[in-house]
Amino acid sequence: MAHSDRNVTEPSVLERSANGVPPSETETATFGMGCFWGPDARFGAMEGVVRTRVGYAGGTASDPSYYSLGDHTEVVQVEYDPSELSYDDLLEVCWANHDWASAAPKRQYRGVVLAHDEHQRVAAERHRTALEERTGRSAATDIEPLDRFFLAEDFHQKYELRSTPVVGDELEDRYGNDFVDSTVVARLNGFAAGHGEPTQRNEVLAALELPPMVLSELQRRFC
Ligand code: MHO
Repeated sequence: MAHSDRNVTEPSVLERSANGVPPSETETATFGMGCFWGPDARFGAMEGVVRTRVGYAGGTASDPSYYSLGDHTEVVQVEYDPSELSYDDLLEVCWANHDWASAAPKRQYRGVVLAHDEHQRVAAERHRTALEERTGRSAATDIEPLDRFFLAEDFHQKYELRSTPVVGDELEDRYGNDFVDSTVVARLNGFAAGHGEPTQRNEVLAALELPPMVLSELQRRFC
């Protein structure tokens, strides 16, 4: 490991986790589930999720940004370890946590599964059909192939954590450019939104050696 020269004040677990599972060993899923802050946190709290990021996709505009979205939709992209989680597991979370029954008033917030390949498309169709049969309602959520994904602005990434006083600043300082891609930051972002089990939270927090003030601010968000 290249960490032998690490100085003692560096957050070793944070570092290791930030690069824990290389992209070559992950699979990726992309979902539109309304405002992307929520699903970023929800998926980020799940064990087996390695990285999350939010962005814009599902449209044709060439250079979307938050204030100039064109025909794109807010989406979350979830990189996961397929030995711990399946695409089906993620689909369950997707369907259970967005309003699939009604068309969103704005395309920005539509429900959409953006399939990365044929296997994902077929699985998403299967879930949608099963849901419709089970509920007797028709789903407004679209299923389309993913074309391009455009990363959203920094201030939208790990929004729950960033908007937690003290905590966001501390973790941004520690991580710098790795903030968005860190697994631990994804977990903490989820915990800050109230996701995760107490044992899971305690395990992560115990390993981090966060300053007491950061820890207590974070814990105030657990509910
Ligand atoms: N209602 C939210 C939407 C933000 S989201 C990233 C707000 O503007 O505060 O679309």
